[in-house]
Amino acid sequence: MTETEKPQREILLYDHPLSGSCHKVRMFLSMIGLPLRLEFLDVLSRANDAEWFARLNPMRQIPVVVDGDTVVQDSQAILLYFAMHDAPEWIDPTPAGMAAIMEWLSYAAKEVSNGPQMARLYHLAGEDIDIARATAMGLKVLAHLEAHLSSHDWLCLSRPTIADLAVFPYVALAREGHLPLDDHPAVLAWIDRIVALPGYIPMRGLPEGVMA
Ligand SMILES: N[C@@H](CCC(=O)N[C@@H](CS)C(=O)NCC(=O)O)C(=O)O
Repeated sequence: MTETEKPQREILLYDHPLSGSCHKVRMFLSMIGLPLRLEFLDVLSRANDAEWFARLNPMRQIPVVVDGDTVVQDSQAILLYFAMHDAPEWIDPTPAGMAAIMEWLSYAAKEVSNGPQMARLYHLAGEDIDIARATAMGLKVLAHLEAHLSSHDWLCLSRPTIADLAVFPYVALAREGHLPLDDHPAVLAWIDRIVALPGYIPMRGLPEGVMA
């Protein structure tokens, strides 16, 4: 089979336009130049409760990606999958470098999710969330990032990695969770650096980006 006869790779993302978790995937695939077909799944109307979707992801959450025979769920896992498969410059070949990236992927899955993500979900969708707890964690995340980014351009390894993309959306959307993002200049400067990366794409609530 020649190059031109090869079937076109089709990557499918079960997606919601307001989901910051899905945005990590939309943004990364745009940055590494991979085409993505979006399949809208209305999680706000609980379309994710459907049995067909539970067979794809027993956690019944988006994002889920289908790449040929491979199904990957969870935004952090998806970033890692495409970095290993297509764009290793976004991860690191050394154990210490990968550990540094993983520290931030875990931070995205716990602190950022319990803080800015949950605060935004409360104010956006009125979900049953302990808003005092989410706000406290959100403030802690912003303070921690502000301290770290005051002396670092990127979260780790002195260059953009999937760590930055995993943490970015819900931090940059913090205003929608009524968190004081504008009081954190080092975080705002890091957001600007991500927005300036080639292939950056916005979503509702995020900066439009730099025109080419
Ligand atoms: N671990 C997941 C969490 C993703 C997540 O919170 N997904 C939300 C949309 S942003 C969802 O599917 N919510 C529906 C539900 O949990 O029932 C990830 O980072 O991918």
